[in-house]
Amino acid sequence: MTATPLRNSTREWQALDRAHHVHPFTDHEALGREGARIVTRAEGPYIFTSEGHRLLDAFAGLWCVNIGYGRKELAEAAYKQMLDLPYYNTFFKTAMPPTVELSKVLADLAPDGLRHVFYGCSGSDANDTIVQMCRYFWKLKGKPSKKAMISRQYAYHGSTVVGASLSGMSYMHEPADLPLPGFHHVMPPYQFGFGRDLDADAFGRQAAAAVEAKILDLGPDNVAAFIGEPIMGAGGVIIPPMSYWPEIQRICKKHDVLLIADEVICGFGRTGHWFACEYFGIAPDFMTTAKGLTSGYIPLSAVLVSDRVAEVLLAPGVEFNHGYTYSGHPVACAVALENIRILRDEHMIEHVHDDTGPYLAERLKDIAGHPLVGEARSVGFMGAIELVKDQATKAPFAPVGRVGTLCREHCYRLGLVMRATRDTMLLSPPLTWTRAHIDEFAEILSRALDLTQAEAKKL
Ligand code: PXG
Repeated sequence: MTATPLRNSTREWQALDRAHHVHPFTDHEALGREGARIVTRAEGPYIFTSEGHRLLDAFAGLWCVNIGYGRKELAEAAYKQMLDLPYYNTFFKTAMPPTVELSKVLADLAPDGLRHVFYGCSGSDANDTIVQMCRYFWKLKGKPSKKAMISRQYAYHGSTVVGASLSGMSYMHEPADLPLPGFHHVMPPYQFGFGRDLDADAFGRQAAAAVEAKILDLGPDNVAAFIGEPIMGAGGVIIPPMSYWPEIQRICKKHDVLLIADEVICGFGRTGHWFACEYFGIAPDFMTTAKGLTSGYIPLSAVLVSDRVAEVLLAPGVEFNHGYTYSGHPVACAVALENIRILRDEHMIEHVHDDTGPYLAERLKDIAGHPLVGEARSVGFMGAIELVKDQATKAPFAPVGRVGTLCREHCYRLGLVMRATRDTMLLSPPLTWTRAHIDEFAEILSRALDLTQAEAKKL
């Protein structure tokens, strides 16, 4: 048997893609018409297509390439580990050096009290693991009725049956009649969308009160946990008022409800802190991590488990019958170790916190002056730009989503990757962006906004 020869024309790749590849979250009719954009390589902050088009990637792949593209050290770590030991499992009282080493590193990095680690391959499976841990925890505590999970509209926690049930996107629920029973959703702390008339702290308390109302409605004896992304990502970079998370923590404690911080996007420096829990001053019972853990170079997720939960799940006589073939995969763990070393040794997170994060916020203030923009907001290197029909009243466009897509397409044509959700442009660049990259981004986006505005007027 001979190896399949590498194909080398964009058309050929697109035809094969159209014929055989099922894409996630994609309108295949439109994809078939336009053909997939074939991305062939990347370097630093840029990706390159098969047509030779260079794009500044303001989205770090999919919120994940925190250290930027092309870091040979990660490839070398994977190569070396594959030669030493490409795979072994962690099921039958076995462990591998990189897996153990990474557990120690994560326990030291994570906020206080999170000192145990369980590994998976994705944010979705990590959240599934957490739901199972929560249910088992309450069973072992003699409260088996505590099973309900409370999440929020616009949340994104994954695409598996449990991940989609935790997520608060109706378009993810409808196709498979989700959420599963026992998964509930309350309002998100989205002030631009739902609370512009209130002051920020009052709105934060109001949004947290919705969680307490749901707990009381279900009965605290039936509620296992509340899950939230400290800053909501896919839902539109929704940054809660500072009053929100401490209030959520107080409510969870009061009603004996476990608190899960899904840091799949926020973790590993995105907010200018190692974890967003530090920024908001909360200490959750679980923390979900993935994406930036390896900067997306290889799939890996890690659930950080608090002492309070670990004491119960790891108690004598208890066995948690759960795990994945690739839990603690040695190659992925070796890559994560190298990724964390680079984040730390090159002071990338401090740099975002002290210099480039504030500079990005400054440039976003200029962008907020554009007549198409209703609000621009950011924390660290996570930002959003709300496109509106009327800047004075903040009236949205109808139908929702068309203008955001237009703007995204203009950005692409001008050499910039951004994500649009509804009519909100989302930003999550590699932490390695310099001030010059931020200027390049702001310049292209301003031109894209002008072009979008000209077209939006005709809609
Ligand atoms: N939690 C959060 C907060 C996420 O953002 C997941 C869990 C699931 O991770 P996996 O590795 O199973 O995909 C995510 C993933 C988007 C988009 O359109 C965002 C994600 C995934 C796909 C698309 O912004 N986030």
